[in-house]
Amino acid sequence: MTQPITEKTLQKTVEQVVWDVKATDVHTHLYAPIFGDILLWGFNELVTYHYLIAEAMRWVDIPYDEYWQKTKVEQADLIWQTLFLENTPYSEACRGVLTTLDKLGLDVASRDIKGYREYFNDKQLDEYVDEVFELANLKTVVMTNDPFNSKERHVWLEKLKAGEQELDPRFRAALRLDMLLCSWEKSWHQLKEWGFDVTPELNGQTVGEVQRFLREWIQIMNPVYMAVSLTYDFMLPEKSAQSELIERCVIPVSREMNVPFALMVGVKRQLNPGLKDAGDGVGKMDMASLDYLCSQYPHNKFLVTLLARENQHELAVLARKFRNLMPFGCWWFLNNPSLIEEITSMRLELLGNSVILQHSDARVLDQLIYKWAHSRQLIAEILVRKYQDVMATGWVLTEAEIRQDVEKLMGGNLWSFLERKL
Ligand code: RAT
Ligand code: ZN
Repeated sequence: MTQPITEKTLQKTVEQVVWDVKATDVHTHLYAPIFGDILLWGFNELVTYHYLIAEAMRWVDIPYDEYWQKTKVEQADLIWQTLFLENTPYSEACRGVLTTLDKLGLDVASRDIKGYREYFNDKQLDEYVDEVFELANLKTVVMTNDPFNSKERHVWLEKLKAGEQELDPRFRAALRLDMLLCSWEKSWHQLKEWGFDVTPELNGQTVGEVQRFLREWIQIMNPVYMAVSLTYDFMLPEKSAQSELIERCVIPVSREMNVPFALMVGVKRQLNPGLKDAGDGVGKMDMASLDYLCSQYPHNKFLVTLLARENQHELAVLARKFRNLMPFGCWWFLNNPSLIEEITSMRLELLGNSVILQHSDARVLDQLIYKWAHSRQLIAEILVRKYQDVMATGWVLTEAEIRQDVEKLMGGNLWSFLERKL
């Protein structure tokens, strides 16, 4: 039995545990080194993150195309000049670059962009991956894997499936289904080319073939879950290829193979196409679709993150009703301190420990360092307040109990969710 926590030791203990527990990052856009140059890393990638492009473009007066025609180094120079030198870089995405450089041991005060670049030039990727995992204190990172992406496909089929090489076990796959579910008018052609006997109409034969496609890729990738990002106006059930593909193909295979279905809902796609990846917006969704999924398919597992702040309370309430629903993370435009604070506190109050508090959404390897540092700082602060509240009643806590909570909240709940029998 460890020592009971006192008012005096609480803060230090919680901070220690939160920084000490190795997290599972349930959603990123990172890749294991075997995937080659689609794994982004280094100074220029950090500074040209699409979150920063959106911020910089508010200041610069050049046409968007002119920005895209610049080299990566020129783009990074422009963003650095605009957001870090002509303004104080306190937006969350800017601050993230500084936290990353600082934690890597670089002198942020020097503003020595040449030196930062040189520092990354000297890195060996394999060793650097170890260093980043160490600094971010991560156990596992879940990637986003698109079977329709030819670069990725090649690695899955020619290197991994063929058994030529193995996947670094710290990286796990997520079978991303955006192309299949959101662009059926194109994806069915592609399936046909790959030898699946499909037609644009979702008849019995085609449904069976799409299921076969999913099963095959589940075999190849061994994904933790299947996932899709859906627009704010997503409706289910409805008469659309997307809705039918979800209900007739994804849901049955997800149940049969115990691979949860992750829904990320709330994007307003390409509100400003000139900004490319930075051009998506946010909209409120109608929660009736999620009510329907959770109640209609009680033996299916759903991981859900929503983009609109306005949907967060309903999501937490829905999770109280349905144990087949696991909310995760503060996604994209919500991954800012003020909103993480609000959403995380509300989730702990409504759901206790039965939620996955954060994911990074990192697109650049190095971002793991800041995203997890910033999240841990907030999670520790929020938990201290929650523990203070229970301790005020006379309840006695131990460090082991705090650790048990934090393990679950920082991704442990993903693994136990997979094991549950519903
Ligand atoms: O957060 C992001 O970087 C977005 O551009 C999206 O990638 C989003 O997270 C997604 O997974 O669709
Ligand atoms: Zn993402």
